[in-house]
Amino acid sequence: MLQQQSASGSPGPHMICGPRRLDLSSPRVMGILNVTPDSFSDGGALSASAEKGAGVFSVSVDKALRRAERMCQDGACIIDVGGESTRPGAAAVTEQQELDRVIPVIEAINRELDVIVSVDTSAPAVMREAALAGAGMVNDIRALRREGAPEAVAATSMGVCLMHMQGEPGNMQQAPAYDDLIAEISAFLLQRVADCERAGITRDHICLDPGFGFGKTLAHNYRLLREMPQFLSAGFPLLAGLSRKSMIGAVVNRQVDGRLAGSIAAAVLAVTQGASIIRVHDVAETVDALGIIQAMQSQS
Ligand code: 7PJ
Repeated sequence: MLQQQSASGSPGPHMICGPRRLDLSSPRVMGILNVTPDSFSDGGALSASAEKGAGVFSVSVDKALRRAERMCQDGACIIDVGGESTRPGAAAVTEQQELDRVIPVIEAINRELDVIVSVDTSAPAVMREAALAGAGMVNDIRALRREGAPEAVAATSMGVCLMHMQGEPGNMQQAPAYDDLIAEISAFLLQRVADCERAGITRDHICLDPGFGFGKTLAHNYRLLREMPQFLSAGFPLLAGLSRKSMIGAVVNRQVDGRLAGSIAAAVLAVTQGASIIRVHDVAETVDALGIIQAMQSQS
């Protein structure tokens, strides 16, 4: 099939992620790879050994790499590597801890797999090191609000996901409140875009995310999903992260490991509502589900 060309002759919807161009003419899946101490079933060998530089460390890097490889085989186009837990009440990590956790994993994935690596961080130093290790994208839940973050990204050719969050992970769910949910989130995101452009990041490197679950009530979250098309008018690709979140759990009344069907439904809806990138834990199932949307749209 011919690649659709826009009037200017530039290629169709896409995002620049370092040396790679992420084609967004159909929805893409970003697989979540947490490298926090509590994220591996072996009870945190990664962090315990990272500080000591012990041999166990490489075992965990290998484990992370195998998980990334599986997600690629399952159809993920981006692997999102994160070393800071954003759960309310999670312990703060130092920059050094974050570097120790994510850099070896990013290097390994970049060496072994043909995929865009995203680094889930708010720390400018981690962004810079991640770029050197081969990351093509920064996924920042704080939307590059830390001092020096826009400049750190601008100094590389990495793409960036700017996400909305009201408050900080420690307090964001205490009393989320908005006068006008959509207008406030839009204004925030456009302000962040302006800051990024001032620092030298070009528009084709940016995607936006309304930040499901980040300083939002259940009603806010579902309203965001319903009104997501409004964010498209800014002209940026949209990323949505709904996988296993409490907005799913509240509806299906299940713990995290029982939220797959609800998460798939949410992913399908998000794409129907205009999202181009879906951030998920369950890559294979989500890719299958999104394939059905594609089939409906493309079969004559
Ligand atoms: C998101 C994220 C999200 C982006 C997390 C979780 C919480 N990054 N990081 N969007 N959520 N861009 O996965 O449940 O929704 S951490």
